[in-house]
Amino acid sequence: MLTQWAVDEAEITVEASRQPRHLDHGVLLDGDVVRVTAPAPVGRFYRHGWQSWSPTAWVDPHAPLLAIPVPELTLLADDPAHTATAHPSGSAIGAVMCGERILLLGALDLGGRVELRDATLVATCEQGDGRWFAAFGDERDVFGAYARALGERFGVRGGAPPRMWSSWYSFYGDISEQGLLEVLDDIAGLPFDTFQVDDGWQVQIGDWHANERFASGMPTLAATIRERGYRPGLWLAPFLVHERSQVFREHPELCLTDDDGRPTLAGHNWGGRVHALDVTNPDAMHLVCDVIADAVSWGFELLKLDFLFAAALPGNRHEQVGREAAYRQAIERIRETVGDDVYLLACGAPVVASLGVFDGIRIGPDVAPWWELEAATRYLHTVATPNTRYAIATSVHRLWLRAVIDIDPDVVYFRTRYNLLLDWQRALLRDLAVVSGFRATSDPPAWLLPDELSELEAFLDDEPQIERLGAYRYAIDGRTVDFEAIAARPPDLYLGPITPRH
Ligand code: 9PG
Repeated sequence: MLTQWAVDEAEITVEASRQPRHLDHGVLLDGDVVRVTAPAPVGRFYRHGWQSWSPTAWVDPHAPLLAIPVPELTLLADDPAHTATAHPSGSAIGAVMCGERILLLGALDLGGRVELRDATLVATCEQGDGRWFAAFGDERDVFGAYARALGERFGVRGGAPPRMWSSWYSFYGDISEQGLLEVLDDIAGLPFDTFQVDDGWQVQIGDWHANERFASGMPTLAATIRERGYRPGLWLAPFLVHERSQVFREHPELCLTDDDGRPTLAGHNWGGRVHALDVTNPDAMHLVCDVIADAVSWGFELLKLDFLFAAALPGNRHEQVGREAAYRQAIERIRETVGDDVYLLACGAPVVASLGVFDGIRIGPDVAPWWELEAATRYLHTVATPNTRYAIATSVHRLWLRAVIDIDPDVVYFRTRYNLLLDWQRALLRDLAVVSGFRATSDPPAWLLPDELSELEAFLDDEPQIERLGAYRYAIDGRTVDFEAIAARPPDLYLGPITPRH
């Protein structure tokens, strides 16, 4: 049915299956297709990426759309089911600028997609009817109202973001218990609350046991971290299996499959192909829960669960449920397994489907000790390749999620050693972390100059006053920080081969 919805003097046309239900700052809409039409010509489109690493920005809706030609790269960048769309579109949320105001349409169900056609936002759900929230007004008000609606629908968690040392952005996969013990010695006295062991401790992706570099075993390492006064944290990619893992070699039938019955490709990483467990298969989910229960029994109290999008990839499933519904069931089981006190940090995760279950979520791609790799973006279309510019640009557009979950913009670099980032680039990253409230680094103190160490200490200690001055502007203890120059030039999504428009 078609209705008019008046906000102040503006008339918004709404098409939904039922009469809109009015809330304080918006309307609830239902239908398998919901349309809202802006009252005046529209400007930029808020394009929301599917998972943590997916580009999210205000984009020019008239710019040609990029098709990402290499499936392995698509997999890390965004929802592979929607790479070549005829109109600008995003996952779960879409918004358009309309003069000074913003029209937002956001999903309150799983599997939502919002597309822009002329001045109309068109929402569809992967599975049948969906519930939607629409709002029109000031940018801060509409995103704030949507966040509240999401919180009511999916639940709110977070509120105690960690101050974390993580092993990834210094040692990468090359970690050992000896090396981590040295870092533990060196960070003594620094006000971290969590010490997180990232990728590199396991035998193989899928075989989640300590490898030979962790000969004393994971319980011993967790106990040492705890004795030093930190919460032990551990990285896992619970839904992935490497082609060379024992679990995959023995149980390939636990994976999502393509129409030829072959295990679906979930990426190329760790020197080979990786596949996704079909979490709707009870045997696969049993394995996942065992791995998670093991990590908790070893003494880890923060789990960084990564590459989570794998559970929601397109493919044939044991149970006929939507992709995000499958993902949601799986993470709910994980939450039941760990209980309420373990901090669950999502990474590479479908964003809306993670709310209410995870305490924190990565909201952008990986940072790197360099600013950007323009050649990789232009010629390889690796829009989720680690680089600090994209990490900042995407994270800045997801700060509004802080009302419902802790938001992780990734680590801050203080070091100048092994680092191509300029001072202002490191400073911007640090300011973003301060605004996000999630404070992490991978810098080993042994790599820091005395001034850099003091800066890290101040970063962890300070509780500055933060005031929001605008969409991209904040005051941190009275000092103005402006992310606009970075955020306004979104990842160059639109430079590649042009997808024909239909
Ligand atoms: C561990 C890392 C860190 C990091 C995560 C995730 O192949 N890739 O393009 C690719 C993208 C992201 C990525 C790794 C590989 O990073 O975000 O913090 O935990 O995994 O492997």
